[in-house]
Amino acid sequence: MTTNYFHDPALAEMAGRVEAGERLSFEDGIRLYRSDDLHGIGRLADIVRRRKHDRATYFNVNRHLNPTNYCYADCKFCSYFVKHNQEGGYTHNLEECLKIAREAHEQGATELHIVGGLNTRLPFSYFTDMLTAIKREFPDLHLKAFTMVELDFFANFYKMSDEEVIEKLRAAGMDSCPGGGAEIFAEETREKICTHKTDGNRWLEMSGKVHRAGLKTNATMLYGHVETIEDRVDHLVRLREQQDRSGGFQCFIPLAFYPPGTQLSHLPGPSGIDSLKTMAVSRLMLDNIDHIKAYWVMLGKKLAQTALHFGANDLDGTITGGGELMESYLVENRSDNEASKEEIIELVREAGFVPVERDTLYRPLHSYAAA
Ligand code: V47
Repeated sequence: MTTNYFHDPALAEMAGRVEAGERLSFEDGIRLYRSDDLHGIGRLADIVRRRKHDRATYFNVNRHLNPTNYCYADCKFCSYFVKHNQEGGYTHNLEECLKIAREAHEQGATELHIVGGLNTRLPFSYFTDMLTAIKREFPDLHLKAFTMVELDFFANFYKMSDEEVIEKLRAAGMDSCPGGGAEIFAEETREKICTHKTDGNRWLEMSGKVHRAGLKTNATMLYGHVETIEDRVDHLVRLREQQDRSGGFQCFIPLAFYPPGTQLSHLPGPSGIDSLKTMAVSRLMLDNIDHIKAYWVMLGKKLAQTALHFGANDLDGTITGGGELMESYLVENRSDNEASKEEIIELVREAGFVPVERDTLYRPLHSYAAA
């Protein structure tokens, strides 16, 4: 490739290594972030994106189920949780959970994404009964359920080994796990935003155990709050190392911090440029995670569409009536709050890519023609 594409000589130097498929270092990640050559960064990420997926862009049809918003963790970035002595708390009973699953099924969803608060007033059987009942009625609905933080909480609170927790949930119907709760691994920063939460090493350890049990998981990074660029690149390197060890991450999702209603509401959140850079740096650093998701719910549709040119190859799902957790961080522009399948297909086509409807495990279900 001609180096003339790059204004920044650091990127021109990196281009050869990216084309040769060489692994980038921590310092490379910092250099990418510090560069103001946005086109150059995007171009590098696009080389890798096209090598892995060509023009395919994935989405699925899914629905969220957030069983309870009671949570003791008190994370500063979260506007969803309430404590047991506060108003506004809820816990869905089994019938309500089944109703949401039924609606999802009727709307053509192939996946139910289940996450909730760390509720100290529920028995473990609440969760296994919920999974069992949903699976009994909808055996084909993929249950992407519980973050590593929830699994860690279950093991501690119900006094079981990690393996026992994973096995019991799997037997009840858990098919894979979502990527939440990773936030930012760097210890000092994590301490500032989520003191009471599972620490980064434990999050990674639990992922390894789920992978070894044969289940896939996703991974996330919450950015745009009080973290540094070094914290972000450290997060990506630690995920890459865990993937080398256990290999079960199928998708990475950078989550743009949305401040309203949180204890960090005085912060501005990340800019659009920062989000595009983060997408590209994630694609370039995570050479062993196949899929990078531009989560349109948090980025907004327009930025998510642009992110497809910055390394992303997945837009997540259509949201047909969101769960309560997701609604707490939906971007302000209300027209961005829903997307039909047709709209997602059009967003992908307009950006110059080929829409592919997938299941949770990235098996193609239906491919649509390019524009
Ligand atoms: O862990 C919480 C984040 C995560 C805010 O695996 C916030 O496919 C921004 O992990 N602003 C949960 N982010 C959501 C999540 C997820 C979403 C979509 C797909 C998948 C997947 C996973 O949301 C939390 C936290 O990092 N979060 N509050 C906020 N105010």
